[in-house]
Amino acid sequence: MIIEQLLILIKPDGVKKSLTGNILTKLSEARMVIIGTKAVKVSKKLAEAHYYQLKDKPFFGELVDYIQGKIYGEPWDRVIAFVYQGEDAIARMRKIAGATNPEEADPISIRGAYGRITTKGIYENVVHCSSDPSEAEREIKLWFQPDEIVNSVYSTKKIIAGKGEKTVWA
Ligand code: IDP
Ligand code: MG
Repeated sequence: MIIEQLLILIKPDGVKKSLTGNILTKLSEARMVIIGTKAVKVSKKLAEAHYYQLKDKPFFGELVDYIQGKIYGEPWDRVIAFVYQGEDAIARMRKIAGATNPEEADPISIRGAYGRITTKGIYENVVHCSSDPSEAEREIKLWFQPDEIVNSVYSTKKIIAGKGEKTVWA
């Protein structure tokens, strides 16, 4: 079995609906370990980089606003980010998260149970979950610095930063 890691985000609608505990309980059924976590106020730059593959979609602007939590405002305009690691982690966590469209998602998946489609047509599906190993690597490196993750997962290098050294993704 292959050990994988992936990025999970509790999106701002999940934060606003106070679903952090419920979501973590559902995810814990997969018996994965959390190797990094933090709360993030998502900048426009980070939001656009995270969803760059969807930049030509008609809903891209609203999707960027959504992941930034703009429609919810203080104190809900943030995400809780996690790096999970475990056997076959991506497929297993995607199954627990459920299908992208919350109305089509298995009703006992996270998105099926808690997601909705807004009147503007955005899928508010409460979690992000990397979909394959290369996407997971790109996303983990985008959201986390090497020293924010307790296990070493990808290669790193040291660079000179000010008077000292800093470890960055190679
Ligand atoms: P995923 O989150 O299941 O991997 P992606 O296709 O990567 O799905 O889309 C990223 C996010 O963009 C979705 O989670 C959802 O919030 C939003 N989204 C995707 N497709 C649509 C759509 O057709 N209408 C509205 N929102 C969408
Ligand atoms: Mg995706």
